[in-house]
Amino acid sequence: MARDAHEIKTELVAIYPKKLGKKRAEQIVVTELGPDGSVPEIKANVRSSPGIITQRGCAYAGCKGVMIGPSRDILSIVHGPIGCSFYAWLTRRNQTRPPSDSDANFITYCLSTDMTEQEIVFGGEKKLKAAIQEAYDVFHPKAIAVFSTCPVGLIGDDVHAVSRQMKEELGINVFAFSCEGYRGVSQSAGHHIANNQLFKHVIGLNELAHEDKFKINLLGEYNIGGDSFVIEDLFRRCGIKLISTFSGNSDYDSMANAHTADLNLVMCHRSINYVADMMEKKFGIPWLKINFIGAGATAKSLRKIADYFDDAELKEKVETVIAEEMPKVDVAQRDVKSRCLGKTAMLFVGGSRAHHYQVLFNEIGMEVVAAGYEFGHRDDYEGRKVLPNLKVDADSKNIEELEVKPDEQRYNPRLSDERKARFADPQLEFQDYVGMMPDMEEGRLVIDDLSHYETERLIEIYKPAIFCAGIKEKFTVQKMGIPCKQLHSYDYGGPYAGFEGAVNFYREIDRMVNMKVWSMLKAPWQMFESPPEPAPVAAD
Ligand code: CFM
Repeated sequence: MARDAHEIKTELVAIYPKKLGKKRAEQIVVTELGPDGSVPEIKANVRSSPGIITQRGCAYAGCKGVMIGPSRDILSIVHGPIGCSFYAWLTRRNQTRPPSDSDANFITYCLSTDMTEQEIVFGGEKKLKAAIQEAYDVFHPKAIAVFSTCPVGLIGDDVHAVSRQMKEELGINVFAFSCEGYRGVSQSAGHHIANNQLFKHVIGLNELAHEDKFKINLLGEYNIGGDSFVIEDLFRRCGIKLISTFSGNSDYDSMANAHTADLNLVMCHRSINYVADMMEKKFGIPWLKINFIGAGATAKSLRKIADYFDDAELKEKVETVIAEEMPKVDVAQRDVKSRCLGKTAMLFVGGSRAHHYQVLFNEIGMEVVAAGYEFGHRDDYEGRKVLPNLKVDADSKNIEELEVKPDEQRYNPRLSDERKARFADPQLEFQDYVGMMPDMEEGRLVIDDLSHYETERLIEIYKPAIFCAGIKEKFTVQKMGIPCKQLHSYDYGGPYAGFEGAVNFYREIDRMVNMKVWSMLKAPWQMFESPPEPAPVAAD
């Protein structure tokens, strides 16, 4: 590796004005494991500094686009100016597969109240009401979700009152989200707002009972590039009943039925840990952190589920599936590793993938030299053990913390004390997430809310074989001669989850890091010894 990470950190922050440099120094840390297993503290989930060019999104993006958007039959109406809808329309590759052609699928639609100056001055509630009525008349959905954009909060439209009224009038579920873009420091605020409303207005409304023995929910998996399809297939082959997914390839009825499951699996901790905790408190459903990104991680996660249910038949089925899948994975891994071993990668994504995807790189012998989240919290970096010490700042105070009590009729602790004791196995890690840093090698850079300047300097210093980020960074990085893999949308690829997805990912990374085209790239000014004469400009 090029240089000592501490030295690089010093260089990165030196260019900033003093106050900003001090702040960035707390948001950039070098990984090291203390004798007690502790990792360094990082500053996270704080406001981005003006001018650094953050890659973050807004609360509305996190609520509407991330959490509710992938659910195919909740009809989403955006209350706001048309741009908020248009620029959030089909920008995330969450796929869905309705059971038949006659089942509802609203994902491709873009519904907005098209707020204009008229509503900003005189209020938009009437227009919202009319929009809900019109949408109902056209689509007859089971549920309508209303999303607030920034001006709604500023002018004070009561989206919740309008939704309550329309719920009564139409006789379907109508609920709203106060997810104005400015509600928090990033899209993470929108996740929390969406979690709260799903918990209040959806979960627990469908009492359909299932006879199946192993009933689970998959929380925090959004079916980007078809990931959920792969995971669903694994569950089916293992005989595990998936009640609902929040929210990849999901529908309203299954989400309303989620409280009938016996275990919650948490894939993306950042976006959905709130629902997991609240369901445990209200219904007694324990949650386990799992990860289906990476073949090793997938096998481990399936075994965790089998351990939880502690059933010989399930354990056998899980082992059969792993044994069927691993030979193909091993062949691909060996082949790709022979060309990728020792190459380096950098991962700067969202609030969970910068951790999960490290597994895939390690499986083909690549080293992650720097990683970070755009909007992760300290627990996503350092583990949930830091939660009791986190101070709630003014920005987070904005978001309601629901007070949740056990449901009088439906609380059913799935684990007896005797069974709990048997789960002393730390591998099961109930209600826990260890975070990104303990899984990284020492001396690596971990950077929260990476700035544009830092992106360019890191590439110049490390010259990684690949940089993983999103569309906002992609072409800047590639113009520097480094391939950029989008880990939000997967570019046009995927699925990358499960065993099948791992093989797809190995092959994709092999293709990208070993493609000769990158070494042939030159900027226009590098192609000539002296720049060519500018073409004469024709006179009018
Ligand atoms: Fe969770 Fe996500 Fe992510 Fe996320 Fe996202 Fe995403 Fe992401 Mo883009 S829910 S935190 S808000 S895993 S859209 S599917 S890829 S930033 S790392």
